[in-house]
Amino acid sequence: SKKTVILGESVKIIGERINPTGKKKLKEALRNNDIDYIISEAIVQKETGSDILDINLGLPEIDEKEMMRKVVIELQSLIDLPLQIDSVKADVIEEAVRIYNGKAIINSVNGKTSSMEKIFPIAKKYGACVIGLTLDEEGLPKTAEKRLKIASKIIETAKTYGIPEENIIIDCLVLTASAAQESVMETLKAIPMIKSKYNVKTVLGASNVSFGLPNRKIINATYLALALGYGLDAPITDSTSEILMDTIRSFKILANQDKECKEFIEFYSKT
Ligand code: THG
Repeated sequence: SKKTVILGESVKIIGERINPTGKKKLKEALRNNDIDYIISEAIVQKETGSDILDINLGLPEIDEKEMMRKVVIELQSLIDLPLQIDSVKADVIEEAVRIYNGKAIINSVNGKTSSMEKIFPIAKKYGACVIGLTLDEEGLPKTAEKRLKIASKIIETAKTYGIPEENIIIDCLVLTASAAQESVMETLKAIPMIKSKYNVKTVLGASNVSFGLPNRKIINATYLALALGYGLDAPITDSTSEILMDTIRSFKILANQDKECKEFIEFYSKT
């Protein structure tokens, strides 16, 4: 009932705010066992339009597995949104998907044999969806073609574990425009290449593109609009950011997803 994965006919927003990277307050909350703060971040993301919540509690000085267990239990009893379990540790991921009542999304596996051997058995056992990052033993690919190749390897290997294509979500990996300008459009070009070959959805951590530059918001919004145009299904982003949500709401009109502009008119008539 409540939590089958809902990537579907229209853009889904994966809320990124429960992730301690660069977030002093969340780091404090994690150190102090302050679950209420984490819940408040979940609520604000739901209220601002997140469809799925990414949960990353990785901080070296805490017991990540125990914290993940507590947070998943609390969140699923209070908030009716699917969870995306984000950890570099397979045992943390397994604990989370094991106690989760529904179809979780695992963030993530990649094209390295060692990663697939660790993560695919967990995804299979618990029937979870899994995000496949298009990188492998050779590192981050430069071209769209190489991204497709790694995506194919991930999807085909998943099948050997009995994981269907529909449970795979591909992340073509955003590089920063400041450090890898020639790669920015390659990430986007890979999206339709992969989606035309496989029945998979795609995600991107869209705000990565602007690291190291001024006026990040306009870069992020422009990139997000482009990515959606290339067929991105689910941006991992901050739904409390007005410009990003304005961009997504506009896109949904232009792409005939928000039928008769109903949601748009309702939202902007409130003020
Ligand atoms: N792909 C997948 N998962 C991911 C990413 C991805 N998970 C992590 C990340 N990228 C997406 N999540 C974030 C979380 C926070 C920030 C960016 C992406 C961020 N933090 C600010 C900082 O670091 O300066 C702090 C902002 C704030 O205080 O609000 O930007 O690509 N599969």
